[in-house]
Amino acid sequence: MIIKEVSARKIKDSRGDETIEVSVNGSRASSPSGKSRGKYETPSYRENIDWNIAFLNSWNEADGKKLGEINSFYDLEKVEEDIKKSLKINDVKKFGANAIFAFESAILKALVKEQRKELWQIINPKARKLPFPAGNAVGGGLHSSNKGKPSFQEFLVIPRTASFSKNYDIMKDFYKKIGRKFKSKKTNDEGAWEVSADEESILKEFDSLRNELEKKLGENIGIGVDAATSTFFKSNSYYYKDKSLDKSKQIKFASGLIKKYKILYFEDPLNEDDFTGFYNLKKEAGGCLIVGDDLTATSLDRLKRALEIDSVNAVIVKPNQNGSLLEMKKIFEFCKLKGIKTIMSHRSGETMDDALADYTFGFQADFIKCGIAGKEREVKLKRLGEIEESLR
Ligand code: 2PG
Ligand code: MG
Repeated sequence: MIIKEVSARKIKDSRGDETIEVSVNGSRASSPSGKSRGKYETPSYRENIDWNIAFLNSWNEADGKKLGEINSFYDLEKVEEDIKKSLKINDVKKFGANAIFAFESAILKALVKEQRKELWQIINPKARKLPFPAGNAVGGGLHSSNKGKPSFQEFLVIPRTASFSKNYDIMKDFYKKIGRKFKSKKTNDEGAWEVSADEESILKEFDSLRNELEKKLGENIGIGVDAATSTFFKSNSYYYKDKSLDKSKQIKFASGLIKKYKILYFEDPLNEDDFTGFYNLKKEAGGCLIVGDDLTATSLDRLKRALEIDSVNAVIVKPNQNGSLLEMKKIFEFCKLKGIKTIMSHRSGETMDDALADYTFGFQADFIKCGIAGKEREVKLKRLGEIEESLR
């Protein structure tokens, strides 16, 4: 395939903020955008969104011919080299993560059309294992706006039956029931229920609903949290509504919750600079997944640093936190080699693009975190259901 036509424009994400959409030979892809952004994330754009749009719109057929044929995933290397050369940069991420991700994703979608394949097949035609969905049912932190909200950002339900579609159904059922328990009428920017309750009372309800459903269904259902602690960490303390905790008390608080409520998954329990805090908690946390998000920021270098001192046993991968699909592939391979679980993740500001589902499956991520409710989340979950169906 020769890249003949490239165009880029601004679209609105689910929060109404601007993000980038790129089309390549008529196939479109877009990037989401985050709110609880880690300080180590790759910047979204080179100077600003307009700069990247102007750059991509100046691409012409001659540029495409100069690149030559793009026939496989690995040919993205040609595109990255070309961008680096034309901007005189040593790392393609300096182009901006949102811009490079949408561009690469649109190239792969154009290839899918030409080769009459599925997007995931371009990444890995041998993929077979569906991820477990980790769905945000109750929200707090930066994503919620109500007064009595918890400081933790997400309370997750993680059904673990052998079928993705069944897991999705359980997740929806759990979501409906937990909303009723809290008599919540309002959802936040990720479609999670807004509640006025603290961390412990929410986890108590999650634990009891999980036990009830596990008994009824005879299936295993995990619960998890994304504490997103960097958003409430200031001058060496974690500030909750009713208390402030120093580092060692925060570790004690988190490990106490893990034990008491049998938590399977704990994301960003310490702030984004605290590699040793993660390590200390992980030692006390039994088999719980201690997940890096803002800590690792979808950067291979930061992930390697985390593993040098055994800080995490699971890691979030957000395509637009890095941008380069080639580096993302390396992250997945590295994690597999080291026995680290991977969670492909949406952003709080999402678009209707469902490619995240194909990347999750193609890279064989262990989990996908992309919400439960709201059309931008549902398209991705439904797409994974379709992929599962197509394998039967
Ligand atoms: C997170 C994400 C997605 P945001 O912290 O895991 O839920 O939030 O996209 O706002 O960074
Ligand atoms: Mg997070």
